[in-house]
This record gives sequence, structure tokens and C-alpha cells, in this order.
Amino acid sequence: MADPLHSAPQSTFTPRVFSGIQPSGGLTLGNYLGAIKRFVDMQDQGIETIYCMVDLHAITVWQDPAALRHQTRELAAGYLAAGLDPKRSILFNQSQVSAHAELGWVFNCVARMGWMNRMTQWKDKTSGKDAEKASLGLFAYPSLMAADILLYHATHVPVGEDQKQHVELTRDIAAKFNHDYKVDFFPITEPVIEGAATRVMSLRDGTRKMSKSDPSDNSRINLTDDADKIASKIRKAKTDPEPLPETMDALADRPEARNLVNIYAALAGTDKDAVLAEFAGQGFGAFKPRLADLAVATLAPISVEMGRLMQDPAEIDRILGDGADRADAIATPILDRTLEITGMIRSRRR
Ligand code: AQP
Repeated sequence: MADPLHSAPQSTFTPRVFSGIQPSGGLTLGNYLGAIKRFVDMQDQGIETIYCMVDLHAITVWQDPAALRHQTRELAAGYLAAGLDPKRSILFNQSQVSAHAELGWVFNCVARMGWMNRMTQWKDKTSGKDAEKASLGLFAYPSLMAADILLYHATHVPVGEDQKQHVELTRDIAAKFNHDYKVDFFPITEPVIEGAATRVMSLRDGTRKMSKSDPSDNSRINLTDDADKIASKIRKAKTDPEPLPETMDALADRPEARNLVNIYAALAGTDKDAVLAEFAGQGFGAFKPRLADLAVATLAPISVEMGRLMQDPAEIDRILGDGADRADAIATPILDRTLEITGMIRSRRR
């Protein structure tokens, strides 16, 4: 596979990776495989990496303030426990760098209502409910996400499949800004969606994404689950009575079975065909305990380390404050230049 980080379409922008996760609940296996594990891989490739806890996004739906603070620290603990190093990556929470909200406003004035109306995540999150009651922030979410990315002139964004449309909107916003103001100021950022588990599905329904806000705790594996809980959730995961087949094509109409094979492949760092080559002809009675062992071996050490880090919230806050200072130093000149381009007077002496 071509190395996505070295195939940037715009050589004028130095490769820089940005991504974020909402502290809107506990981290799931979906967040880990679809995002964090790949954040660590990119950090380890030696590229400049900036990873955010997007707390301004989290409040687009109601968050209890004490719970939000706890979840933000726990998300930071998850980043650190999974292998992100605050010396090599910039780690911070979004609200400590006010330029995110300011650039978000500019992009609210660049993005078109029609574009936002087409966002499937907005439609999914408001379907069946009264969209009139959703917050204005939830509607504008993708425009703030574009600001998060473009504030750092990020060239690459590792995300799960569900965020692809939002990164495409980021590209549209950058292109429209560059076109309208006749500049080549913002990069046209590439989404990086790779790996065996870019879309981890619910353990209870293989057609729905595994989500931290799913009301059923058994639908997901949380990074804070202990070994017994992980094994029990995998044991209870919905499956079918058929044995595993020899090819992935034969799993086309078996979403739950396909999901467990994807998870196994992603955790083992192997491909799905290799998993089927090993388990073809066997039922879930044989497969699930092996998957549980693998999940426990990978996730239990992260869970233990998160628990240890959470004993010292002041140290987590210190890391986030330091990361915010470093993020701010990159973001402020880019915001200032954006505002100048749009015709705003910037005459304050700082
Ligand atoms: N199930 C998933 N499979 C693969 N990747 C996933 N991601 C989330 N769920 C899966 C990836 O994790 C990153 C952060 O996502 P987020 O928490 O900011 O937002 P989300 O995608 O809306 O995640 P949730 O868990 O579904 O949150 P809630 O329930 O609060 O809406 C992204 O890169 C995402 O692709």
C-alpha cells in the first residue's frame, strides 16, 4: 500500500497530522482500533502529530460538567496508556486554545447550509427525533472540525470510516476559502482511513457502529473494562449458528460474524483472510474464547495503566496545559493570518 503520509498532493505544506476524539463518554474498542492505535503508529513514524480532546464538540449534546471533566482526563489517560508520548505528540484539550472557536466562526461563514444539511452524522443523530430540538452547535459540528484541522495546516487526518464525510467537508471549506480570497493558504487535507477495523460495529447489532453513547454497555468494549468484563461481553456478543467460512465474501450477509472477524484481524495485526484460514469450519464456541484472549491481552494493560494515570489528575492537567501552550503557538499565527485575509484589522499589541 502507498504510504499516505508521503503522497501529499500539496508539497508546499509540511506533513503534519491532526486528529481528535470527543470526551463524550468512555473510550471504546472502536475509538482504539479506528483512531488511537493509528495515532500512535503515526507518532512513531516521526511525523509532527497533534492530538486533541475535542471538548467543545462534546457539548454539542448535553454533558454533565463534572462528568465532562472526568471523561476529558480519562481520554487523556487513554491516549497516554495506549502509547502517545507528550514529548513527541502535542496532546491538549480543545477549549484551552480559543483559536478553535474563532476559526470555527469564520468557517461557519464559509460553509453553506446545503453542505451541512447533507451530513449523514447530523441526519443520523437527529433522525426519528425532533431536529428542531438539536443544538445549533450539533449542526455546525463539521465546520468546527474543519477549524480544528486547518488551524494547524494539517495535511493528514487519521479517522474511522464514519468521519470520512466530515474530512471531505473540511477539504471543501479549505478550497472555497482559498478560492474566494484568491489565496493558497489552507491545505487540502487527506483523510487517512486504514487498517482492518476502520468501522467497528456494535456487539449487539452488526449493522450499527460501536459507539460510546450507545445506551447498551454490552454493545461495546470500553478501554476501562477489566479482563472478566471484556471476556463476558465477547461471550455474549450476538452471532449466528453457522461455522466460519473460508472467505470474507461468504460473510457478506452475516454482519455480526464479519465484525468479530474484523476485530480479531485488527487486534492480531493480521489480515481477515488469514483469520478465516485459521478458523474456517469452526463455530463461535471455538472462536470467541480465542478472540477474548486476544482482546484481554491487548486491552487489559491499557486499562490498568489508565487506572494508574487517573490517580494523579494534576499531572494529566499539567500535560494538557503544556500541550495547549504548544498548540496555541502554532494556531495563533494561522488564525491571525486568516483574519487578515478576510479583511479584519489586527492592530492590538500583545
Ligand atoms: N466504531 C468505530 N469504529 C472505528 N472508528 C471509530 N471511531 C469512533 N467509533 C468508531 C473513531 O474514533 C474517532 C473519534 O470519534 P469521536 O468519539 O470523536 O466521535 P464518534 O465517531 O461520534 O464516536 P462515538 O463513539 O460514536 O461517539 P458518540 O457516541 O459520542 O457520538 C474518530 O476518528 C472516529 O472515526
